[in-house]
Amino acid sequence: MLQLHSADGSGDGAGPAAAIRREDYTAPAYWIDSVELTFDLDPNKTRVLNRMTLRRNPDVAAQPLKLDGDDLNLARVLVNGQGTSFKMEGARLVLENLPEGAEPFALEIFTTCCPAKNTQLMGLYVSQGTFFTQCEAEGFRRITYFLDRPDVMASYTVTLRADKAQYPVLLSNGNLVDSGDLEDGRHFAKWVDPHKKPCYLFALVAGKLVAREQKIKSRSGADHLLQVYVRPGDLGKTEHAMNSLMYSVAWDEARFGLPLDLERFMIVATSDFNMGAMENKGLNIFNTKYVLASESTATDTDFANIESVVGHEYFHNWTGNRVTCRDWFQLSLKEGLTVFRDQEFSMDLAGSPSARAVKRIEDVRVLRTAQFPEDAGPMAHPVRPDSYVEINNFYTVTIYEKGAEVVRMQHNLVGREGFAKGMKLYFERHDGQAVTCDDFVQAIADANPGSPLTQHLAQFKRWYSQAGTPRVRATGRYDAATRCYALTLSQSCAPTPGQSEKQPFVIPVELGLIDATTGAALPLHLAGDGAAEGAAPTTSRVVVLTEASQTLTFTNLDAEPVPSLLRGFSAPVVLDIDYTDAQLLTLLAHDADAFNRWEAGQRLALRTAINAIADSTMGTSASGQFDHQILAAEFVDAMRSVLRNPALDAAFKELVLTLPSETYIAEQLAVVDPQRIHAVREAMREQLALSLQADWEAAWEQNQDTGGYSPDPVSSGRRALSGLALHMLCIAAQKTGDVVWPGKAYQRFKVATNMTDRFNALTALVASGSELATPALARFHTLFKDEPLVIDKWFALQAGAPDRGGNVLPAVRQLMAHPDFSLKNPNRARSVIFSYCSANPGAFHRSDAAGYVFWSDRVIELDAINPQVAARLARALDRWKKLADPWRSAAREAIARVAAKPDLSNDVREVVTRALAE
Ligand code: B3K
Ligand code: ZN
Repeated sequence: MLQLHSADGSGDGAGPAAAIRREDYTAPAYWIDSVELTFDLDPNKTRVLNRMTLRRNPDVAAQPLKLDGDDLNLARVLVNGQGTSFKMEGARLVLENLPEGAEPFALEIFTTCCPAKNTQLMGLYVSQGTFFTQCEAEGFRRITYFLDRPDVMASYTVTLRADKAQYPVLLSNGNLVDSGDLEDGRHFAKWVDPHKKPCYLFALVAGKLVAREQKIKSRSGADHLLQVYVRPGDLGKTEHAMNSLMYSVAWDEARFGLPLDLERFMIVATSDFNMGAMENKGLNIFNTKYVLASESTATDTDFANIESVVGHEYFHNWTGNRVTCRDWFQLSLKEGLTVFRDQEFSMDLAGSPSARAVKRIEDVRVLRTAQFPEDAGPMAHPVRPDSYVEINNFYTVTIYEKGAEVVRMQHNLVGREGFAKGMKLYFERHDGQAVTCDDFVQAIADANPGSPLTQHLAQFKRWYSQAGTPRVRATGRYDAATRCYALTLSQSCAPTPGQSEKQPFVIPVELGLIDATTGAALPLHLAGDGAAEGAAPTTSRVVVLTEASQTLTFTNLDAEPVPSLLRGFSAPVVLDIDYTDAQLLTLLAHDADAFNRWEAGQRLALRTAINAIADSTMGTSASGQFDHQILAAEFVDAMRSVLRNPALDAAFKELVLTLPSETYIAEQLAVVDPQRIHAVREAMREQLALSLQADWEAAWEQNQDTGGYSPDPVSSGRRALSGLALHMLCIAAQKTGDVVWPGKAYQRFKVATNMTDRFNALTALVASGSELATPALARFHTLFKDEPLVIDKWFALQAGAPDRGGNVLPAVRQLMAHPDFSLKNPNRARSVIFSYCSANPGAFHRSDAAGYVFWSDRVIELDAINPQVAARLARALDRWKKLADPWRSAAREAIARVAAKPDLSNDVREVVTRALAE
């Protein structure tokens, strides 16, 4: 075979790639109507025959056809069966002499590639002897030359040929229409996808796999086959994923009227995967982490994550696949919407209002600890970005989680029914199309004339175009003479890279007023609110903030109320309000809104932490410990009341009793001393552990499992609270010299019948610094040495352990030398390196800079293997500018060290360049 071109994957290889800009979008010059792919699968040399039917796009001026390619060996190009001239422009294949006119023509391209050497895990690769693909965003070009952009949608017919003994299962999108044996022990399978799709949704899988199967009937009576494929031996861990899939199918049909549009829907699990999962049409490919679960190997959190990721990928079948993105700047069109849908799915399944609130709090915690920092850092970008160098860097918490919040605000502005109507209109208008974020909001607004969304549509869309987290400042003034309470809400948004001026957003603020003495919910009489006149006053309502500053006047109030603002976290903003401690204690004890009840506790803890961090009279000991009692008695009492309150669910108590994270505390400060934050938070935890000992013991005793394991919200909430209690009791024991509780934890670790209890006990031992941690870790490894996902936990726990005199970094180096460690497996790399660099600030931010040097070495090392994973790791120092010295200058030096590498991927280069930009 003639090798004409072998692209190196870095564009045209002429220096750093240029930014791609949203405003430069043009429609494709050609359409690809159909694709017939034939694969001869071989790990070292896979042959790909690609027969396409194309036609010129009559709306675009005549121009050469430029097909994307990456790391392909090109052997043959035929146009209408004839050889043709072509040239390469960088990695692109350019055809200039194509038939004139509007008639379709046939293009045949024959290439080879080497899946065994594909460590990037983009395109076609091999994992444990099985072939997998990952095409989103731009991996299809690593399989064949193509117009690799989401607005080119084609019909696919795929024939897979491979050795039958090694690759007995051959899967692709759609329906299996033919299969059989070939010569030399080979066999084939032919798949036809009944739906047109963009190439990022293409998938194939070939290997030794087994499937759990389930037949279901949709509401219309149609039969469907659901399959979950895993490696032999893992079948026993697929029940939860299958149940989650069945619930997902039923939920989308019930809540949005969206049925399964395929005869067969497949999920396949692989242990080598860059992210969580991928929504390929009818053939979802998943990280094993989000499929495999048994009570003895997976925690409650794993069970919940599987439910939500299975739901997420399934919901993409409509939001993403039936209606897709015009270009990658519109990524949040499918991701923000689908995250919103998976959040709603989990909440609907959770059932009780309390369980819904718990899910909401968990989602907001992610937003605040990951997205808010992103929005304030060098990688800040709007939900619909204006430019990118490497699109893989924009699969971010802003696109996903903030995008979901933007959809949630639309949902709340038009109401649940109104939103369902909007979704219906969206599909009526755009089914089968590749569209924009504007098209989505327009459909929701058009279906709800007169709604606040429709009234303020143009302004609302600023959520898509302006980056940064808005701040809302609230000030209240009570006037006893008029019995009025005036609440002024003012909004602002700090500049972000490339956006110095921000216009006001549309901010829905759900609020209520509470009696400061009794805690009772007060009726809301809003002056000048014609709409509410005559109607019985409510105790909670949404006001829509559209101006830079607005004042609301509430009447008929006998005393100054306590405002409860932004209930349910009704908008993704920071709320600045000067509550007194007494007001926060009232909210914590009485607010009817569970989210704000939790929030009040967090505010109290945050305030205590920030004051202690700033108090220069409080020093740390030589070993870096902060030996001061800083929690006020009222706070401890309030926490005790929560723990003892029989009306509250265990899951909610666990959230209230968990202090704000170090990352979240750091975000509130202008200058960050990570060691001091760590020391102060640890001291607060110790104080909480010691002063509530009796209550922790009661919480432990009262929340033991009875009966069989179930990951439902009530049972998992009880396990979460008893796990926290055990952790606190071990922390207290470490202080008092008590050996009983570490002993109990070790006993629990040994006899636990589920992974949640077992891992909570192990965590309590490791995190409290008990001597029993070492034998427990050894025992855990022996027990689970053949369970890769459990061994990931074993690695992550040690890399994420609290630092004691700088012992974590050497431990991390040792873990990397462990025979079970592999840098090539993303899950394993994440479990050690990310757990240390991104999730263990106290251990990572060393004053000797060794953590940062370690980080830069790993970014460079990983970049040569897998740029996507490396670029994620590169983000660990995003917020370096906030650090105090010596960390700040050491961090800059480490980033500069990475940036100085001449042969970086575009992925890592974009991240470090932005980090260093002024
Ligand atoms: N759409 C995929 C993510 C693809 C990431 C490519 N770098 C999974 C998801 O969001 O459902
Ligand atoms: Zn998604």
